[in-house]
Amino acid sequence: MSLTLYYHPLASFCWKVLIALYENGTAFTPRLIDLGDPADQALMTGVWPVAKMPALIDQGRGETVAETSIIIDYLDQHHPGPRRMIPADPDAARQVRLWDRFFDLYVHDPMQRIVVSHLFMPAEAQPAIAAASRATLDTAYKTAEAHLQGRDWAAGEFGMADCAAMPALFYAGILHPFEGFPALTGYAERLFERPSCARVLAEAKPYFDMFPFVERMPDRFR
Ligand SMILES: N[C@@H](CCC(=O)N[C@@H](CS)C(=O)NCC(=O)O)C(=O)O
Repeated sequence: MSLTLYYHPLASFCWKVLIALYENGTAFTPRLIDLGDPADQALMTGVWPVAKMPALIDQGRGETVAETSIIIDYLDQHHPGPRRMIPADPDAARQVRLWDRFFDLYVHDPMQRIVVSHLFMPAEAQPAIAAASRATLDTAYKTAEAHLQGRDWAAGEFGMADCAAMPALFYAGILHPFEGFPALTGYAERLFERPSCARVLAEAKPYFDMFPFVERMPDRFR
């Protein structure tokens, strides 16, 4: 087996795949990508024209795989470990996929929009983007709070939906705290303490100063 992950240790979507790899102890070669470097930008554009990280290169099978949910699905299929990230049962799998989409689309994406607009958009454009993103996060937090009642993980056993949830909730909770949502807060804490997730957080630590809202990050992570 020869797997290479194109990634950056600070990049939240890369965490999602790292968590799946660490959960199963899957061997891979990490290849740090600096999208500010034109050569790495060209490398990623060659992999996937939208140039988003991470990407998985499977030298053994001659496959290049993009998009986090697809990468985790691919790992489950072609490089399975003791813990399936997507259950074999189709109904259970659909629930995992639903909550994976939920955390990517309604927590991770609005969180990213706040960060990206802060970094790259004119100051006058930022408040409207932040307001729309916070409204989406409010709806998502309410939805998650109701869904997580009596659950340890997002959909059955720990799986892909939880891999999606951890990075999304880590950064979203800094930008738009979960006050008044005890089940969501408890779930986020369970995620942060899980060894695969704690390892990702520890590996990101040397890079946290690059996060534009680092001063809002709880000291215990810095
Ligand atoms: N839908 C994609 C999102 C990936 C994504 O947004 N990656 C970010 C890093 S967290 C990225 O590559 N950003 C660079 C850019 O947009 O230029 C996935 O699930 O893989």
